[in-house]
Amino acid sequence: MQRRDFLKLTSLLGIAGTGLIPYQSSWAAQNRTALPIPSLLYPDAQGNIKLTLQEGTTHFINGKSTKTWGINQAFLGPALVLDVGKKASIKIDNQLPTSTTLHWHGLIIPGASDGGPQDLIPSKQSQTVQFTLQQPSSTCWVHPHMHGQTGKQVTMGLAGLVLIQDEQSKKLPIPKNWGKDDIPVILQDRQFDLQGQFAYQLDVMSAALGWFGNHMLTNGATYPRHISPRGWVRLRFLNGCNARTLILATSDNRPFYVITSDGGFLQEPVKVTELPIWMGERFEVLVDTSDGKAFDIITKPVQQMGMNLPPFNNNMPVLTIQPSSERNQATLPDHLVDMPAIPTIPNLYQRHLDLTMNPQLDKIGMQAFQDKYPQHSMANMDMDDMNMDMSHGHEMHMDHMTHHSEHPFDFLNGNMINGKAYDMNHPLFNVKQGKYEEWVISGKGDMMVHPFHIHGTQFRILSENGAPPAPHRTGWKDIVHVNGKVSKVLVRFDHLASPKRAYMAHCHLLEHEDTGMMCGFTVSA
Ligand SMILES: [Cu+2]
Repeated sequence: MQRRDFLKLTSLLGIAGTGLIPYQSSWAAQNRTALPIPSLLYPDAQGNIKLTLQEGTTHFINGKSTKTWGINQAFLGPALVLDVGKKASIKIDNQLPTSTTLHWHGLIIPGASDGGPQDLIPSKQSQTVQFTLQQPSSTCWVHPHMHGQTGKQVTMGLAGLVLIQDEQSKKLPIPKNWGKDDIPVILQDRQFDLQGQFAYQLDVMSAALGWFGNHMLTNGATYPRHISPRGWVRLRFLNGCNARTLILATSDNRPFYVITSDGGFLQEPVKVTELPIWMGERFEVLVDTSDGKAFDIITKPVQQMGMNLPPFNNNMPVLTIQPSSERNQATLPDHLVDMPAIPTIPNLYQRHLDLTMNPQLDKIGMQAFQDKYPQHSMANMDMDDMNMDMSHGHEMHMDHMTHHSEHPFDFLNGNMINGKAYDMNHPLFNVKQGKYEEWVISGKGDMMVHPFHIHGTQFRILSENGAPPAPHRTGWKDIVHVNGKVSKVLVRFDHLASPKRAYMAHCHLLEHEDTGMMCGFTVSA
């Protein structure tokens, strides 16, 4: 069948009533709530912090009460403030009805404290992790990492910021008044069922494309507003979406000055008018509000399958910044920190990681997408993109696709690294502690976006998806993205990780991760 006919046919097969609440722009207009600011949580004098993972309810949609999970609260969590060089002892009390783990994303800590999939905390039990950080000041985060459940558990609300601070960062003259001119911006898309509950599904469609929503939450609120002082304002962005790439910008095109990447400050600010941010990534930016004019932070349409459905087919406002008359004294320095040059290592070991998707999953997942969104699925996609994104060169056959219910396809192991879906009992390789390696991460197996995250390190990007990294992506990073091409990073691991508490390397599109695009690896002395 020709692709064009296939598209015509699938649009005739349109399914009425998806059981989901459609997006209504009126929500945004009615609910100009203040941006919720996560409270700061400091360790006590002995370095102790207690985190309780708990159930709750949250009102996201008028008249609806959504069951949510959170850390010390109903949805999301506080921002933990951790000082470099001081021992932290964190007690995690799991009051959820299910097991979970809590992974310290971006923290350079031993495998034993990393909170990977092997480190389950059963329901109604607690666990204490201890570590002392030796890494630059940065905005990191904490989220569950239970294999097969990560997407669902993050969707329910388990995510919180971790603010690592050192003496150098305290001295910088940048905005530092938390919740005033230093503003956390956690961005997450969600889909609700007719009862107002998160309509999360790990199925063949989300295993292929990722789970996405038609509603944007900013720190858990819909299109909120923040009153800032006039002058320089600092925004700490986290793409907390399961699967959605964001392209952040301002509604009036005023620039962002990027001051950090995932793992620390850049050497100097980088001016951008568009900031692509992949799942799990963090960037801190400064923006100039001295003209006193209100503007929106927006996310622009992206070329990613499934992610251009309304309302994301247009610029989507996620936060209004309204400057007050109060003047801010904070400044944007020309120089932030001294970044070490990327070292030249003789006989550098190259390790290859090939990210692949079972072609069956690709086809069946795409068919499920077509069935669910017949009228929209191809909007904004030109034929060239479709040729690449849909079929990767092979023909699509209806008969092949309609038979999948008779031959259940194991989509839970449909995504792979080096030909293997994640296996908790078999780490894929071992790395020597303290030794540099070049990791060559290939996304040539498909045309999906894969933000690749490596535990236990902050690395430097040598090349990203076949090109030199953008200037604001040359600092410390724990995620590099591939999209049909190859990325190279220079990594080193300073701590140990045993087979029982291995580090993970995985795609941070959470449904790819949950369906196998992850490997464990060990670090030995
Ligand atoms: Cu992926």
